[in-house]
This record gives sequence, C-alpha cells and structure tokens, in this order.
Amino acid sequence: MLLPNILLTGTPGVGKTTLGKELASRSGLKYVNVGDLAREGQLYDGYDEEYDCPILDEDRVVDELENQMSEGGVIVDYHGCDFFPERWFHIVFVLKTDNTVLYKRLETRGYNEKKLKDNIQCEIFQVLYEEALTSYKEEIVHQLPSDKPEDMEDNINQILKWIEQWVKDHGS
Ligand code: DAT
Repeated sequence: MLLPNILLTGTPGVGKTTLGKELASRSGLKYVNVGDLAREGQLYDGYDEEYDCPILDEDRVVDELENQMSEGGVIVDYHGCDFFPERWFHIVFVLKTDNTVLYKRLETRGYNEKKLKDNIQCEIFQVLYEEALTSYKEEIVHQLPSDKPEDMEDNINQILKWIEQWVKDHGS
C-alpha cells in the first residue's frame, strides 16, 4: 500500500516530537526524529561555538533517509526544512505555540538566556513557517496550533483523516 510522507516542523519546543510519536502510533506510519538520527550516526559537519552545538551535515542526513522516504509512510520531525528534497513530502505541518507558553517549555528544558531569546524570536517571526513556504508548494503547507493537549488531539484527528483520504486517493 502507498503511504504519504509527512513533515512536522517548527521552532524547538512547539511539540513536534510529542505529536509525531503519537501520530505514528495511531497511524502506523514510521516516525523519524532528524536530531536523534544525526546523533546516532554522528551526521555532523563541525561545531557551532556560538550556539554550543554540532552542525548538522545536511547532505548525509538526506542520503541516510533517501531509501525509506522513497518507500513512503514516514513522519519526519525537524526544526528546519529547507534542505530536504521537495519531492519527499506530500504535506508539511508547521506547529505554532503562543510565546509565553513556549518560553515556559524552553525554560523547563534548561535553555540559557541566549538560546531562549533566539528561539522565542524564531517563533515570533514565524521563521519556520516562512522557510516551509519558500521550500514547498504553498498549498501543502499548514500551520497547526500547539498550545494545549486538546490542540494535539485535534491535530492528530485532522491528520489521521488526511492520511485516510490520501490513501483512498492514491489507491493500493
Ligand atoms: P519539539 O519536538 O517541537 O521540540 P516536544 O514535543 O519535545 O517539542 O514538546 C516540548 C514540551 O511541550 C514537552 O514537555 C511536551 C509539551 N507539549 C507538546 N505539545 C503540547 C501540547 N499540544 N500541549 C501541551 N504541552 C505540549
């Protein structure tokens, strides 16, 4: 059976991992966290001193994922989206969280002042939404609210319906 590939993107802390894992368990699609994949395979290209984190080797990430993406049925989670091949994704969801709510979530994570400020600005200026709009066809890019548990439930139900329809439309 043909299954769609879904991209979940947005500022760190908006709820991509929480939504992605729950969606995978309820849809049967496979969940891939690009941050974890990079860590496991050490898919890095240098170190960013300013942000105190390794720099993702985007080409190696793409190579690593190519086979399973061409098979379909993958949910990809990452706080960036401009380096994936456009053809990979059938739909793109950009999660969005109220600044005050996001600030509290990131504070709980123990982010330092600079990292907190940068991520909140990233959310205020809708950086990931803009990146998604310039990287994919506008009609496949959707913003989803991710402030409270009910939002996640609504998002999951909406995406499950979309998957069901996609499968019907694309035959078996
Ligand atoms: P991300 O993967 O985007 O970095 P996450 O899934 O790790 O984000 O979520 C960050 C925190 O926010 C985590 O403690 C779970 C919580 N969270 C996620 N989605 C939520 C929602 N819709 N309502 C309330 N809390 C949520």
